Amino acid sequence: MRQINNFINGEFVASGIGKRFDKRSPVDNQVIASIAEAGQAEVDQAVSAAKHALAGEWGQLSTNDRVDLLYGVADEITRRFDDFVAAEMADTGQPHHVMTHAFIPRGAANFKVFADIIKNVPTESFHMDTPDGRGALNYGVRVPKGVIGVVAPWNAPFLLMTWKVGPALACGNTVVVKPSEETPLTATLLGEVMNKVGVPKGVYNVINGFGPDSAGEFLTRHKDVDAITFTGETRTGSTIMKAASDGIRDVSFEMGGKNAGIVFADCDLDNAVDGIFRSSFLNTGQVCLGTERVYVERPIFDRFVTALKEKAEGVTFGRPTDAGVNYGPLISQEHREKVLSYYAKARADGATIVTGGGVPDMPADLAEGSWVQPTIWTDLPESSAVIQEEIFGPCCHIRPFDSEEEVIELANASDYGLATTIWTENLTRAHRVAGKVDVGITWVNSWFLRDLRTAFGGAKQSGIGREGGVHSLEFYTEMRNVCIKM
Ligand code: NAD
Ligand code: 6OD
Repeated sequence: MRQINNFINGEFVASGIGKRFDKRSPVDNQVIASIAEAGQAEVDQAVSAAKHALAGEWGQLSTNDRVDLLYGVADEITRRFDDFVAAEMADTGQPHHVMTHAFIPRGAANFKVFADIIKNVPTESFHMDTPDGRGALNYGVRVPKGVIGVVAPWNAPFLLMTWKVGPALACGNTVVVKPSEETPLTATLLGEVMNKVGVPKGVYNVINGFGPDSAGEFLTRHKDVDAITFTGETRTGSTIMKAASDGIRDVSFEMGGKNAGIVFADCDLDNAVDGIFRSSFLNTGQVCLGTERVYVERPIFDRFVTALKEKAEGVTFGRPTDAGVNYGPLISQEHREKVLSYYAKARADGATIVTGGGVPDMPADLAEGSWVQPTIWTDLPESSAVIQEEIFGPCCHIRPFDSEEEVIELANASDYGLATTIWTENLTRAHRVAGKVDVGITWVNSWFLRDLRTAFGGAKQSGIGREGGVHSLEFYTEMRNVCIKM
C-alpha cells in the first residue's frame, strides 16, 4: 500500500506525532494509501521552511528566473501526465476522460498562465503636480505577500490546489498546502515535480491532515502565515476567517454554491440539455459551479425534462479506466450519506422523482463504493432545503417559469451567489439577464468555459475576493507606492 508523507523543506517526512490515516477508494471503499498526519510540529516546520525560503535563494531570483522555473513545473507535470491522471483517479474515482481533458491539463496551465501574467502585467504610475511646479512621480511596485497558507478541497483537487499555488509562486511567495484529507495524492506528487525542476527547498510544502484540531487549523492559526487562500464549504470559511483575524491576515475564499440554470424557450434545446446535463452531473455533481436549481420556461418545460431524464439515465457507471465509463462515485461514504439525506428530504417534501433518487445496483466488486444515481426532481416548493442548501451531488430540481422577471427573482433567492448558466438565442435578453443575476460568474450558452485571465469568485456567501488574471496579483502581492519629488 502507498505510504504518503508530508513534504517539508524539499523532503518527504513521516508524522512526528506518529499518526497515520487511511485513504479509501471511492470506487470500492478499499484502503489505497496510508497518510502521515501532520501535527503542530510539522506545521511549524513547514511554515518555518516557507519563511526561510523567502529570505533565501527563492527571494533573490529575478522574475525571469522564477518564471522559467514555473514553466519547468508545467512541463514536468505534462511529462508525468499519466502519473497525475492515475493519482487523481485513485483519489476521486472520476472517469479517465475528465482527468485527461480537464482537470490535469488545468494543473499545468495554472503555472504557465500566471508565469505569463506576472511577466507582462504592468504596475501603475502617476505624474503629479506640486505647488512648486516641479512635480512628483508615483509608481507601484509589487512585492510578494509572504507565506501563503493554501487550504484545498477534494472535488477537483489538482486543478483547485494549483489554481492557488501557480499564482502564489509566480508572485514570489512561498506556500504551505493543506490538501483535503480525502485527496492527498496529487499535492504529494507535485512535491516530486518541484524537486525535479529545482524549485528551492521550502518554497512548496504539503502538510496532510484534517481541519479542526489538526493540520488545517494549525496552519490557518499560524502567526507566520501571512495570508490564507481557501476553497471549500462556506461554514469552514467562516471558521478560517475567525482564525485569520488574529494578526489581521488577508483571505481569499472560494466557497459553496446553489447555482441556477436558466433555460429560455428560445434556446437551442439540444445544446441547453447537453449544457445542463454537464453542469448538473459532471464529476458526479461535485462541482461548486454546478447547477442544482434549473428553471425552464414553460413552453419547453416538458420536452426539456424528458430530454434531461433520458441523458441522466444513459450514464455508464464503473471504474475510471473502464471503457465507456462516464460517471463515477461520490468522494466518500460520508458524503454519500449527506447526499442521500437530501434524496430523502426531497421525497418527504413531496418531490416528483423524475429519475434516480437512490443507490444503483452495482456489481459485487464495486458494491461498497460511494455510488448514487443521478437524480432529477420536479414539484418541490422553493422553500425546501433541497432547493435552498448546497447538496454537492448529482441532482437537480427543475421548475417552470413564465417571465424574465420571475426567473431573475427565483435565481437570486439564495444565500449563495457563485455562478449561473443562461440558455437563450436572444443575446439582448442574455445581456439583460446576466446583468441582473447576483453571482460572480455567468455563462451564456455554455458552462465552466474558463479563460484564466478573467475574474473568478463568488458573491454573497459564495466567496470573498476574486482570483484569476490580474485579480490574483491583487491577492498574492502587496502593492507599494513610491513617490519621488522631482
Ligand atoms: P471543506 O470546507 O469541508 O474542506 C475544505 C478544506 O478545509 C479541507 O482541506 C479541510 O480539511 C479543511 N478544513 C476543514 N475544516 C477546517 C478548519 N476548521 N480549519 C482549517 N481547515 C479546515 O470542503 P470540501 O468538502 O473539501 O469541499 C466541498 C466544498 O467546497 C463545497 O461546498 C464546494 O462548493 C466548495 N468549493 C467551492 C469552489 C469555488 O470555487 N467556489 C470550488 C470547489 C469547491
Ligand atoms: O476553474 C477554476 O479556476 C475553478 N476555481 C473551478 C472551480 C471548480 C469548482 O468545483
